[in-house]
Amino acid sequence: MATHVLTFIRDIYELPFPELIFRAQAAHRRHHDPAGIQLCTLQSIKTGRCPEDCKYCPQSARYETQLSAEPLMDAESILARAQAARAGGASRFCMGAAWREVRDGPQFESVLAAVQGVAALGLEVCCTLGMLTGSQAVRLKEAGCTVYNHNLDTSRDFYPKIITTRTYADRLATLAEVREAGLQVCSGGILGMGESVDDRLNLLRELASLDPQPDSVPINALIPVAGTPLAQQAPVDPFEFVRIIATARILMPRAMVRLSAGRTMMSDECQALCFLAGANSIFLGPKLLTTPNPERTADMSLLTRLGLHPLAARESKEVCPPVAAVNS
Ligand code: SAM
Ligand code: DTB
Ligand code: SF4
Repeated sequence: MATHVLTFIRDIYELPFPELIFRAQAAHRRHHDPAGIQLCTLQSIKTGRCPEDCKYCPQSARYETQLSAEPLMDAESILARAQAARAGGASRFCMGAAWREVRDGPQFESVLAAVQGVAALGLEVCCTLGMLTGSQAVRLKEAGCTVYNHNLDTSRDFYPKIITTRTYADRLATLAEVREAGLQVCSGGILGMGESVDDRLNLLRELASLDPQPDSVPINALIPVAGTPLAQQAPVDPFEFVRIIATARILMPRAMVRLSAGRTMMSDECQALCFLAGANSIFLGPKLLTTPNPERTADMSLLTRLGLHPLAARESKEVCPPVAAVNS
């Protein structure tokens, strides 16, 4: 079954470029405004000293990076950042913590207070705090969180070469708890860690087989950070990157496909191709969690040059069937 589905996915990925983009556009237009781009802002609310060993991550305590670690921000400071993000045109505010997992206690209570405050500003709230239990997911939902980001990152086979401190099954279990609590699922991965094209396609297969499919799918290009084991990785070929975006769009037509980390390494033309291929969301603002992102004014000018407009917070709560159903 898995091999059969992978062949089906590879056949899409390998289509002649114009055919691939045409099909991605057709899928995109069936479910989305083709000129709308969702603008999200990221805020690192607890930075660095993470016990996990994710080989790509500047925040892992195991690698000597130039990062300055910061304890958990208080709810008030988070709210000030959220207000600034809203003033800057963001419709979604995503809070990230360098935690292996959420632990019950005063720190989680403080995050819940921040979630409540950000939701009250009318922003869509997303959190990415590591693994979490069912009851923690429910509490986030009750506090006003809409979305939880937890990436599969890569294929099941390649995963152990990148992370050894928690398993693929752990990640899937967290995603199941998130879904069960009624939160939207945001899950994607990173390209450019030394994985094969089949690993990338297998990542898409895993994501598209979730039932229901993720509501949003961030596709990150590895930002090679000095001091991490992946510091010397070569960038992904831009056309291979665009092909993955298009394939993700075809396999998960209702999802928001997020052109995430790595845009500072991409030309405007490459980003425009990603939008043509069905990407419809970006992170706005000069910083992701700890690494640089294009300046807001540069992004706004790119959107204007392409005639694209920011999307309001998403209304739709459509349920997305898994790829096996799409394939049958
Ligand atoms: N600690 C939580 C976790 O791992 O789920 C949340 C924060 S973590 C930084 C969120 C995601 O950022 C990771 O899953 C990974 O996909 C992405 N990421 C981290 N470092 C990156 C890098 N150098 N380049 C691209 N993406 C990266
Ligand atoms: C995701 O897939 N990409 C964002 C968001 N989810 C949390 C994070 C990218 C982080 C890039 C490295 C950094 O800035 O530390
Ligand atoms: Fe920690 Fe998340 Fe970075 Fe992994 S990706 S080291 S869990 S902050």
